[in-house]
Amino acid sequence: MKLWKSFFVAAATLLAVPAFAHDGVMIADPYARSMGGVGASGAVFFTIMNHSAEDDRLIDARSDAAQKVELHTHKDDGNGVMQMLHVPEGFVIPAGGEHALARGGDHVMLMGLTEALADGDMVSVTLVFEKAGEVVIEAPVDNARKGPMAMDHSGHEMQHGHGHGHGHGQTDAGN
Ligand SMILES: [Cu+2]
Repeated sequence: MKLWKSFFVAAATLLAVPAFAHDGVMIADPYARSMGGVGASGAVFFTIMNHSAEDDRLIDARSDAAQKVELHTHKDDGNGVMQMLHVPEGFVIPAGGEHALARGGDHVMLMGLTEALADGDMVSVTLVFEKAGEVVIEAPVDNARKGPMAMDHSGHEMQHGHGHGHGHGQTDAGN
């Protein structure tokens, strides 16, 4: 299985295949947003499809792009204010179903960016599943992308990091 995983990662990286798969779990349409430069926050979104016959669970995420990476969700505090919460137990992906991480909902939170992220930069994230194991994804930064809902994202401090370099960032340059 190790070989297969390496193959998928290598193929996905070299050919820019937009989906990442491993042991029945498939990740589609990944993208990232950055709320500023070095030390600021970012978030990564994607849809997880579970093609296996068993429920699975996303339990952790790791990335060299930030000092701390957590699984987060947004929750209405009862007064119409959206708050971000750490979800240590992770997100269930039902057997044969899917689970979307999207703006205003569940997301992978990048805390303390190790480098500024500009549109087009790739963020490498390792997703850890309870059953499927680890899946490495490459999420392009797309700050212009609209969320599924028209909301002002009051839980996040939105800042636009203009002028933070051009061209391709090295997602492994922050070691
Ligand atoms: Cu968050």
